[in-house]
Amino acid sequence: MVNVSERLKELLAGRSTRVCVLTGAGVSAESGVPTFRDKDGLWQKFRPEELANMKAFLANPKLVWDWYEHRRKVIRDVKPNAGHEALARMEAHFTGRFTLVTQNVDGLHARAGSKNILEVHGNIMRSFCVSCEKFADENFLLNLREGDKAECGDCGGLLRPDVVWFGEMLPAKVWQKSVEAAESCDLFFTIGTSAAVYPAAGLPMVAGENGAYVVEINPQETEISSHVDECLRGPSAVVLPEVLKHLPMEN
Ligand code: BJW
Repeated sequence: MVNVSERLKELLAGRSTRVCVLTGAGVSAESGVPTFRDKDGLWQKFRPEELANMKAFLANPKLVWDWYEHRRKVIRDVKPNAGHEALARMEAHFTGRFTLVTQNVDGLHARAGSKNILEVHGNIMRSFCVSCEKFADENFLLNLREGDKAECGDCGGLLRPDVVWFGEMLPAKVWQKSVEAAESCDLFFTIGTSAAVYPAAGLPMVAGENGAYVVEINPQETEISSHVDECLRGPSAVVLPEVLKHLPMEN
């Protein structure tokens, strides 16, 4: 049973409500994609400083590449869950007034049918050359066999995943649109994120400071729980379908 406030029900029923959603790894947890900072998360087994930054990649490209290739295999074998699907339905309801900002690199929101997606930390299924910056063909990764070198077809440079590592800037246009969506929405959801990584973790505050009603969906308290207007505690694959019941079309 999810207790939704009267204010949230009003906003969900509003004809002109503009919605912005920020998602993190927790949204994909029930699909079987590990999060980063939970007790079974990636950062319990691997050290981010050895894997998720440019220095680490240049020091040991094979180790980093193999780690990402393992994660790509996991992602190819899983499916979007009820939380991803609920967000795609929410977008269909708020057509033209809905933005999904995701920190996730797994592409599961698109596979669930979401359209207006801003991937602020990139996408693990794309790769580009560190020398000439050319993107590899989208079938390159699918055709890659174990032991094959991940090299640029044009210049022979090292290919790296198109994800944002620590110390790197977020893609400028994507980030700008994300800030604009947070600034201009009436209702902001922060879902399945520990809100520990900036600048994405600042978006709920941007939304709140600009007058939006901010709702957190997460089984655990996070660093921003005390700054939001409403917390819905539980897994997103359970809570989001319950929230959707308050959309006029879903009744
Ligand atoms: C469930 C659930 C269920 C479980 N349902 N929920 C300002 C202040 C302080 C530091 C900084 C700052 N500005 C910049 C920094 C530095 C740094 C940073 O933030 N560090 C902090 C760790 C302190 N940020 C950066 O470096 C960023 N770049 C930048 O700022 O550029 C400007 C700049 C450049 C140079 C110098 C200075 C500034 C880049 C950040 C890139 C983050 N990259 C990663 C890896 C991506 C690639 C990959 O996948 O390998 O992105 S790190 C990792 O964390 C990944 C995630 O997108 C990101 C956020 O994690 P997320 O999604 O929140 O996952 P978890 O695991 O933390 O949380 C899961 C949550 O789900 C939990 O709350 C669970 O309870 C919940 N959950 N099951 C719903 N079923």
